[in-house]
Amino acid sequence: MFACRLPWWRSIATCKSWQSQHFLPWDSCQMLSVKGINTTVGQEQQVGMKEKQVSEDLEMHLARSETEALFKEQPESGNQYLEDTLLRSYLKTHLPPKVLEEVHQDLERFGNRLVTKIQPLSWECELNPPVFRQYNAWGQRVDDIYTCSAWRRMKEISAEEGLIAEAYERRYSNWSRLYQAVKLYLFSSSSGGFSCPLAMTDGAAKVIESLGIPDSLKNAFGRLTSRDPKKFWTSGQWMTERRGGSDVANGTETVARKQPDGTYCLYGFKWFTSAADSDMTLTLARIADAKGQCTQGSRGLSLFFLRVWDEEGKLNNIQVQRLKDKLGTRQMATAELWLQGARAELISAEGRGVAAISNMLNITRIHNVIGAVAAMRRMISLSRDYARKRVAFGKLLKDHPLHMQTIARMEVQVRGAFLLLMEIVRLLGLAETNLASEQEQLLLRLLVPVAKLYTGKQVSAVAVEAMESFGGQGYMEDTGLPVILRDALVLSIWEGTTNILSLDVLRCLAKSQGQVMAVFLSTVQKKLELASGTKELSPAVQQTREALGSLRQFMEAAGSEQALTMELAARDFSYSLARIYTG
Ligand code: UCC
Repeated sequence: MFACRLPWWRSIATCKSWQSQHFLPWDSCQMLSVKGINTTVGQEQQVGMKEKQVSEDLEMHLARSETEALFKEQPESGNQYLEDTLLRSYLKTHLPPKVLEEVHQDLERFGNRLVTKIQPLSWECELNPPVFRQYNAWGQRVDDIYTCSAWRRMKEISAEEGLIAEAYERRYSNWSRLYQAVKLYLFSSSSGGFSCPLAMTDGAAKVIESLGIPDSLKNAFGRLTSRDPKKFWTSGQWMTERRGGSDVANGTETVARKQPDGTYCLYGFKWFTSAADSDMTLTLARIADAKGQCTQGSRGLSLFFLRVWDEEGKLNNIQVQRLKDKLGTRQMATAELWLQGARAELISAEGRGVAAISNMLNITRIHNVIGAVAAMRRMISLSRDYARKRVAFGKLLKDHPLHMQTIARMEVQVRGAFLLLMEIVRLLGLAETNLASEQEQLLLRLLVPVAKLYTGKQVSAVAVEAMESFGGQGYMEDTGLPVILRDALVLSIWEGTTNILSLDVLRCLAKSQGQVMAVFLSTVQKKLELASGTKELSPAVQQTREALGSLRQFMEAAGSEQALTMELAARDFSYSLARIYTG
């Protein structure tokens, strides 16, 4: 009897599993394990061999089935647009019906394309990071950066989907920016890191547009905002030099020498250039006077446009020193570059480089928020799916209250962050179509650094928590989950660290002489009044009121304090703004 050869629980488990794999009727399986088999002596040997064979088969299936049972629990993401109920309800509540109808169709189609075609490319990008070859076989300097075909395909897809174009065509007026942000949000976690060059591309388009699209930049603007993959360009944003990336005013050593034709040649070392395979870039440099002297500090910085390659594909007097060895965003080539007379065009007023590039920074910071919210959403939706499939302690994870409480807390985080993001892109859309009031413009200026610094931190905490919800599996490279975490960790660092952005919050408070805060407080007050009519919201309303009261008290006290007190409080103050607005 087979039942004697295997412990009963194993034999039953084996039969069930074997049955499901091989469509063996349950009865016959039971027969083998439960009923005895009457044999003659001659038959016994034969039966013994058969027994051994079947036993081995069963053992083998047992071993396999244990692995397969785990594979069956693989978390999956479906159409990320259709599954995102908050996103869909936000769009339904805010978009005009005609816009909603068109946008809904496109997003549903895009959601399908993401899951079927784009996600696999994303994984390919992760597995095939860029490779740098400095010299060819004959000792000639070539400085080639090889990117994989999936990465290049991402560029084509970005153009086809209008991931930049949508915001500048403005076919849905003030809603175009929000619609673009939603597409980027859906794309982000499946983009294989391509959302980084897109952020800088968007930022460059924004700078050029804000300069009134001068004739010399028409071609570049047309390419950055093109839907034609053959024409589409991406842009870099070269700001960081050897002395560091935060204190740009004192860290920039690059010198620009004027040429007889009115262009400039740039000389310097750009220490951290993301997406070094981009077609063009915006960068800062100090213009040297006739004696070769430069103005130091922020007032000495001007903004330049340059093409990375010429028409023949030769680098524009640029040498690639090496690629960076990063913790995450490994799909993307980040390089150290020597500018050795790179031809460039001055595009800002002399000495107004930082102010001019801040248009770019504000856009890339919004992209950073998009990336953070998207990463949180992806981790949580996978975690939720897993909870519906994974059994532990005799029941599905979703039936364990503590597990669900943990997921619910993460869900609250991502929902708040998502709504903050939507608020920012809604305001940006109004500003870009001249529909924003002065108050709305001030609020936008304040909320961008607040949202960037807050979500940049939130995402690491949420991603780690979500990873834990998969147990040890979450820590395994080939689940793809560690990639999301690694890539998310940069979001609090690049585009302004948490402290730098907290100081930016103080900067806009000081520059507006407190007006940004007045707008913030009155906007929150209005929202609270609206919400207080809904009974279910009363605990949230109460908590937000209390937080607002504390903030007011703090501000009154700070009014009489020294600037140092404000600097020390900047971070907590900015966090409070984020929490209150999200509340
Ligand atoms: O490049 C990088 C990586 C690229 C990857 C991007 C992908 C991200 C997408 C993710 C998708 C998943 S990382 C490098 C990034 N670097 C930074 O973010 C710089 C960080 N440092 C700062 O932000 C500093 O605060 C600086 C550089 C802005 C400080 O410069 P200054 O010159 O010391 O500051 P000032 O003197 O206060 O500002 C000069 C002018 C002022 O205007 P005026 O002169 O009219 O009073 C400021 O008000 O610039 C104005 N300004 C701004 N205006 C400064 N910041 C802003 C702003 N954010 N918005 C508007």
